[in-house]
Amino acid sequence: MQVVRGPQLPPYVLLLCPSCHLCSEAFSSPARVRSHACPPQLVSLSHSTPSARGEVRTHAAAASPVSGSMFSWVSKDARRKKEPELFQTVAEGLRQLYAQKLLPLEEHYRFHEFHSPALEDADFDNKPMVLLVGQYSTGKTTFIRHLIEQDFPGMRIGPEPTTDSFIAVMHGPTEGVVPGNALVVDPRRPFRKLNAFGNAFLNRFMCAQLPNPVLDSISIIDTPGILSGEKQRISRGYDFAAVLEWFAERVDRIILLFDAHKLDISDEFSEVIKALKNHEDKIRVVLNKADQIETQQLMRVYGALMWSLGKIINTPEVVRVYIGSFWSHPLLIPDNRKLFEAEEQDLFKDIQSLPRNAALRKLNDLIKRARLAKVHAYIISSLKKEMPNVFGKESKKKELVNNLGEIYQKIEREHQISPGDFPSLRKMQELLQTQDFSKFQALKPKLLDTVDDMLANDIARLMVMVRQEESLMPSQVVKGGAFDGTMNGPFGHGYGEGAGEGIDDVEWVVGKDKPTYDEIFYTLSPVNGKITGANAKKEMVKSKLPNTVLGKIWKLADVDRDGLLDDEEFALANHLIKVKLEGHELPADLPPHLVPPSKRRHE
Ligand SMILES: [Ca+2]
Repeated sequence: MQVVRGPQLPPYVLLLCPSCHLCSEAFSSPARVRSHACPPQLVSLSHSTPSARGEVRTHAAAASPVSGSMFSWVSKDARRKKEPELFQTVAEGLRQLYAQKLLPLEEHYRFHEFHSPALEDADFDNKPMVLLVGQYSTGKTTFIRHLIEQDFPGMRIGPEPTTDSFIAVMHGPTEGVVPGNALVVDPRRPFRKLNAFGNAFLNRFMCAQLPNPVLDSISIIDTPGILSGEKQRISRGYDFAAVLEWFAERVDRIILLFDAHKLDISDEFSEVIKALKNHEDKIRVVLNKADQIETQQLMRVYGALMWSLGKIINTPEVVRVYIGSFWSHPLLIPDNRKLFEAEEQDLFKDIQSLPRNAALRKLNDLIKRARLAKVHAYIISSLKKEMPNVFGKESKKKELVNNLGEIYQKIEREHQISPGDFPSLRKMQELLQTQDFSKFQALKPKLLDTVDDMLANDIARLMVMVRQEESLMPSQVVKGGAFDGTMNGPFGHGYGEGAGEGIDDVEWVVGKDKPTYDEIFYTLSPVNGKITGANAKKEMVKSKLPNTVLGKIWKLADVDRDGLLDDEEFALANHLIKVKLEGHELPADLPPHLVPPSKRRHE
């Protein structure tokens, strides 16, 4: 592929390929505009002339006009007329696709009464949401407090069961609480459809709003702590698992919290995790309070957690588990400090990625939804087909509900749908009991074709936009609170350890052990104050380090590159051997503080 230096583009220009206007493949970097081939499906989508359909076009882009005049040969309006579905943002594209292509299918087959209420504008526009789920006293609320580094209205923390509400912690100009009943009538909030869960739930739902910089880019949902036993579910007065599922469908990340100090997974918690099964890709696990137990015990708890998760989640080994103590208090047992710090940084990085990946998440969820809506349409239309016109409707309905499993299998075969795409049989049977089968609609292929077309073509185009939006977003979006906490400077990993030892000292750190190394040095027959490589090797191999490592040490220690080691260089070599033997990594280049004083440049 020929690489052509392109003109310097201003950084704000959306870098679209001037030939198909869609692919951004070759234009990801302003400095490098290359000749390339547009993917065939993109060319066929964007060029209405039949000759261009399906054909791969190669073109050099460097000569194309750029910046404001990039599309100068086609005015923006003209392009819109020709291609009415060219969206400005991914969110807008998803919203339009949903309304025009998927919603009609959902409505026709009463999808909303079975699976999930219709999506609204706020569902496409809202900030990334993180859902926290865990048993009582696993530190959910404390975790949120740790992230945003301030109390939020409505929070209650204690050793006794306290958080009994769903609290959406969101950004707002002033601090305050909005009760559930008010939240579900606010069109700007993505919670209107929670109305369906009734008053018992709405009285246990609120929004804590506050002007916190972390909440500028993400919202966090705290949930009631889960207790064991059937009793709890009844006393709640609403379907807890169903509410969690509602949230799971709309959030970007689900964090399951476990208490390392008290790992028991109640039946209800197991049920809840099972209810999240379609959203396993969003799940992350936090093994909290890990500083309260000894390392050996922690290993056992970790094993037990993975074993328990294995019984609940299909693929527990791919679920990332973060081990640590997620609050800003001193560690009870500091043995695993390094591990906890690294884990926290990883988790923060994961949360940082949410705003960047939000568009892709929404796209992904729309695909999931469309697949379910298709299967649902097949199920409902199959039931409709079996219903008699006049007599025996009730008995037939009963029979059909009982034989729903067979209907599933038939649809599976006829339409080549994987069994995993079907809604839970038991839940579907339950929901069908209350439905009037005679009002069901027969199969309408056009509705399904439209959805198929959306999945095959429109989504592919949006995907390109997703990548563009991602590339325009800074990598650290979430700011403030614990996200501004930094381990730079002396609190960075490994600072002042290993090869970094003595970094802040005026004295050469190797100097303190030099007398010991000197004693060895003078037994190695130095000539003119220097020993040969062969003699140094005899001593250095005693460390039992592999020759590749010793070779690297030799290279670092022979500072003046004369192929010999003087007493200082020999001491340095021994110091580096010690660094390596203590389990630290060797530096790629010799850091300034390790350079022997006589070889430092004084300016
Ligand atoms: Ca030397």
